[in-house]
Amino acid sequence: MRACFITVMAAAMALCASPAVDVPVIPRPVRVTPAKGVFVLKPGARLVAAQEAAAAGRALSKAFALEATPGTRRPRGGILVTVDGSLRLPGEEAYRLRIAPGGIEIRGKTAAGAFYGAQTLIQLAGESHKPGVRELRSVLIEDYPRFPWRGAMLDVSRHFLPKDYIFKFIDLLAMQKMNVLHLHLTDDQGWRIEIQKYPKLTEIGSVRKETRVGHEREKKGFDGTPYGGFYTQADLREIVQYAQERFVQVVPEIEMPGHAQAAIAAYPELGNTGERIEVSTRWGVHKDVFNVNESTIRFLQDVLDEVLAIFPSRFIHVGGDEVPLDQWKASPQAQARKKELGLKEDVELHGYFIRRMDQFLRQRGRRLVGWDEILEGGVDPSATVMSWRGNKGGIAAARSGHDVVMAPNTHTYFDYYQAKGPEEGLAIGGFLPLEKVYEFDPTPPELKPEEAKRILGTQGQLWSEYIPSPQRLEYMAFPRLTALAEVAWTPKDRKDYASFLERLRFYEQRWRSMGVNFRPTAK
Ligand code: TNX
Repeated sequence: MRACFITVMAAAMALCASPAVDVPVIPRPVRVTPAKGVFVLKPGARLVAAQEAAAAGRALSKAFALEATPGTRRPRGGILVTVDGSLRLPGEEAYRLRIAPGGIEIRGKTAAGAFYGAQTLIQLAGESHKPGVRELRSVLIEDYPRFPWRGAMLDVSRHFLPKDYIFKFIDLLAMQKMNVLHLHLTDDQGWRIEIQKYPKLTEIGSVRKETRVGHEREKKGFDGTPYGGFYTQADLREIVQYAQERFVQVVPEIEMPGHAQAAIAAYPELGNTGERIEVSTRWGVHKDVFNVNESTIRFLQDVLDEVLAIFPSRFIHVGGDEVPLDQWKASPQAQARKKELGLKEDVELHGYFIRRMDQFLRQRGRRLVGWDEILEGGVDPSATVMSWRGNKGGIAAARSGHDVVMAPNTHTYFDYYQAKGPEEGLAIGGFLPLEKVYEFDPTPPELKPEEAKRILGTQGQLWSEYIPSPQRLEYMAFPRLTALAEVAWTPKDRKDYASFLERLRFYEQRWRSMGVNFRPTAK
């Protein structure tokens, strides 16, 4: 009797999970209700987009080679995309997509929702194999994200990425409904953003004289080739604009007070020793950090002023990670400053530094984000914490009232190896296979429901010490970032790894046509 019950249950579950009711969409939508019949999208079909849904209209127009006309009435045998703020689905990014034999309708709660509905439709059309004509199964999809922060971090300091490549990467984010591009613009090995008030930041700080070959422990020496690159402010404005049109928010990061060697190489007065140093040519944690003088804080606030004028993002990242205290300990000036501020521990100087930036950003209507070390020096709850050393920092931060982005190295560091074997090429180390990314839950189970509300979402990190080119970047990012997109969007109880792998086939086809060097996944 009991066995029979289990069998019936298993059969019912198998039916629910069967490919017949699964749709080839990543991230897997919240609710999929199949209906009778098919819709045939013929060449020359009409595509109508409301003014507020123009971005969705453009995406569909490009994908299906149809001309979008403005309007709000569904054309017979065609596609209509509109925005309807009264849509009864949670959040700002929700949409409803209905495919019926007579036509297709996408309704977004906002322009972003409409855009995501369009992305879903484009993926559904990938299932159709007949050339020229696309057959789409009738269905009703109601969908919205689990988290508002779904992103990727590009480290353009260790290795630079050309502007045109950033555009492609934004397309790749948007198609998987990701909405944050965190640009790590400065670090010890290169300053990559033009600052008009301080031109030496890029004149000197954007070029290192050479780069280490292989891992440090291999002792293969250096390549003897200068390496450089930076974005002009005009470049960055173009990137911001391109991202905005695809509902991706660009969050800039200016590292402080550590990971500052390139800036100190350009302006030695920002350092603690007065010595002339070079832009770094090796990886790891560096002892040269910004000093804590008022003039340096002001210098960096001037930098931030220019950053704010380029990036409309509410969130501005100031780094804060890996700050060795040695130079402050040894500096009479830093010690005098500590005394003057009434601080006891050297680490409180770190806290002071970050708090000054937090105040500065808040006065300008922005919000500071920092890596989890910012908790150690003491920072106001207004600061958002990016938890990278596992979940620990995120849990502590959420409990003390900070907003949190989960970026733990255990599950979101895509500079780690994804498989073992020589064909993987060189990576920083570690091991993070696809399935482990997929299993990640950005809400640590330790958190109470009230605390869990602080988790804004998650993002994948592409630290680039060992990622020298767009090709390698794509190999490391895809499909792991795609698994993370589903983690960030799809309700926990709708996640299913076997189904994900199945749906990945359609992504792979699309990546191939876009020239993406993804890592093929064996089934
Ligand atoms: C730690 S994560 C760093 C980066 C490195 C990365 C390599 C973090 C906030 N700091 O500077 O690139 O490890 O995995």
